[in-house]
Amino acid sequence: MSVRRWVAAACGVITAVAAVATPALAANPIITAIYTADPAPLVVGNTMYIYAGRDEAPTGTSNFVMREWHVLSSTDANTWTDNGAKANIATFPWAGADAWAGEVEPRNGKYYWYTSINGNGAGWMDIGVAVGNSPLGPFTDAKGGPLISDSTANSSGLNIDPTVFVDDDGQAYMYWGGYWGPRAVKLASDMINTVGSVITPQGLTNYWEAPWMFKRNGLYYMMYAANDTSGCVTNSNYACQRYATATNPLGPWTHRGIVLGQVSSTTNHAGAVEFNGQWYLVYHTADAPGGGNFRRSVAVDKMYFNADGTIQKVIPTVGGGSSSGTNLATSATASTSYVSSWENLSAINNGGTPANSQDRSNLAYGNWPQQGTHWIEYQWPTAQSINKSSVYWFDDNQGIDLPAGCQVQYWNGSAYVAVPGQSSCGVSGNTENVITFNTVSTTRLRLSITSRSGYSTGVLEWKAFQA
Ligand code: FUB
Repeated sequence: MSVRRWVAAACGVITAVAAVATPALAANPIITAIYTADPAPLVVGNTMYIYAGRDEAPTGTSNFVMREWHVLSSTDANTWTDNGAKANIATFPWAGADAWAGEVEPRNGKYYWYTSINGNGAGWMDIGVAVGNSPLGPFTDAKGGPLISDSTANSSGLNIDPTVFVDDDGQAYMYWGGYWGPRAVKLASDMINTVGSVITPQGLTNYWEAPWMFKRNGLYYMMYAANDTSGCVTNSNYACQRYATATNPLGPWTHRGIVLGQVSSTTNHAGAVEFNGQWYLVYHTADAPGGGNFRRSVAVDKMYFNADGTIQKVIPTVGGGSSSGTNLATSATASTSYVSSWENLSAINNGGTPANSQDRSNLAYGNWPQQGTHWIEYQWPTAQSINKSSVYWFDDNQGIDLPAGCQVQYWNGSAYVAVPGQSSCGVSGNTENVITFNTVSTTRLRLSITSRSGYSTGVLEWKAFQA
């Protein structure tokens, strides 16, 4: 596999002797004992289930290691239980690797689990289907072979990421596909055979992968990952979630906007569901301690519709809220390796709330014309316990651009070292990038920022949260 954005390296983690391990944060990510990805929610009775793949890639590696799918559950969308692996590669005797994204659809008292899996035959990824008698299984292969494979006429360039939807009239539809190749087909009432030809749906603007179909108030919605840089992501190694609507389940679709912007993982895979009268967006990030592009974690946030049926963009929360906790930055003394004479270092901890990355109404820190790695730093008279930070990047659309990367460091008494267990250091614009790590006790915290080639970097607000 040589997909560009799946090759981006996960953040390295450097062990630091003065670090104090802390339990995983509550709220997002919802599970941190293992890494989980590609969540697909399903509500049955008073329970929300999330079907998710398990990321097992070691730190620092740049390929997926995915062998099993777990089922998470909650009765309040707040406290989550990992019910363990309920399917794995061996569930499909005709397959051999890559337990990628799937979705479970109930019908006639059974639960059909459609999954992306690497078959042992010609080609690469296939769509398989397992069936069980309850949301927690046990699940067994329903068909004895792939439902969709590379030999299916008009199949996608990458046969992954199935989403299955049963309409009010009983007709079932499956959408899937990667590499900018969405596909759709009707399913028979037995849910394990296709009916008619595979079609190429129209109107899914900038579609990349990961479709999720649902219906609300008679309107069909298709949410999907896109990776264009025209308002979606800053760099096409990453993806966002766009959505389209249609009045017919097979389209044509009309693009409506972005549900979820760039997150800390390069992949962006989401599902949406209504539970106890509230809509939720379920997605993954690299926000768990030690997380990365191949060590992702499932997150859940509320999702809201406008009166006209459009979806409000979801603002991801981390650890109980992106801005939650005591911000120690406002009581710190700031310093930097360089600040332009017309910019203001005081911008970074003046408590401003930027509207977007161009908003300098509460001042801006910038280091133009410097390039390469620079730093900003906070110092306190006494040691502080810190386990979370957030940064809102400044991007003036001229010489200052979003950075290529960043790293939180702390003073361990004799040197600056990387904070331990750091989640990905996000470089998204127009948002608060939240970075979690194991608690450090220190008098000085530093944000090391590396520019993109040809640009300088800037910051509107940088927070450091008390553990
Ligand atoms: O998890 C493996 C693949 O990454 C999924 O199938 C895609 O949607 C992307 O999230």
